[in-house]
Amino acid sequence: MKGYLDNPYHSKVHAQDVAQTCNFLLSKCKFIEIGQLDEQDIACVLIAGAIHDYGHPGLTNAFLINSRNELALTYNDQSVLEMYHPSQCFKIAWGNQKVNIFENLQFHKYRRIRESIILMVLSTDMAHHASELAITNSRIAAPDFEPNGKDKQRLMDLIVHSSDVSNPTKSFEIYKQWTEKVLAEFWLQGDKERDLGLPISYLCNRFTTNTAEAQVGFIDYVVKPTFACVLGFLPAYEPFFQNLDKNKAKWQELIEYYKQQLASIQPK
Ligand code: 8BR
Ligand code: ZN
Repeated sequence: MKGYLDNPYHSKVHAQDVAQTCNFLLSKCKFIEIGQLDEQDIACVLIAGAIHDYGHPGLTNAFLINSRNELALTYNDQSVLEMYHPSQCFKIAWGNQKVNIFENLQFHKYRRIRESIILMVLSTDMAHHASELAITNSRIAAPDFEPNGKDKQRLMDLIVHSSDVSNPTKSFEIYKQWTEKVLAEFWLQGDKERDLGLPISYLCNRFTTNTAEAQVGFIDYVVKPTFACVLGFLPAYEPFFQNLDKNKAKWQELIEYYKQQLASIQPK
């Protein structure tokens, strides 16, 4: 966890939270049984959850691309951060024998594990969210759907991606704290974009973003469709799925409050 920076949101606590949520979906929601995961699969999911934002600079892919950052140049603007996080982790592992958990694996096992972890971290790129979710939904509905066979990796990808956006399925008290953190980070980016004369990214303008409205949209367009898909093979997540409507109703009640807050902080 050392390489996680002290960002408001993308910190080691977020990584631990995602790894813990993955563990919950694996064990309490029985994905281990449903997908017939072996020890290696389980380790891969937990490692992917723990490393999925490793070294996150607290800036989005869009910012890195627009500001012509070194990382965007390295990864040709494609899933810049999601390429960077596992790349850093594997480099660290192979650069230091003491921490290399892969060292004693046979060639083919290592190749399989490395591929699986990289696929899961790449699945956390929100740019691929809608297209991948559509494919996963159609696989779950297909007559030849095999959660413990040819569809297993796709479902493992969804376990990590859904855990990454699972805050709105938790209690409102916890969810609200994560929301404040993610927006604090976005607003620091927006301040940088303003200073650099770059376009201010979606949700990154502290003077115009209504926190409650943003969360209603996030629940409706991202989190609810994601967990509706998860319920298709993990019905035990249902009680948490129900939190989405409860939490959305709470944000709806707060929209007016945030409107007034915004009106009081308008720049002169
Ligand atoms: P990452 O953690 O991989 O960045 O993916 C989660 C993304 O979902 C955030 O970067 C942000 O774009 C969006 N998001 C929003 Br909007 N509200 C969020 C919230 N309350 N918790 C987590 N992510 C949120
Ligand atoms: Zn994340």
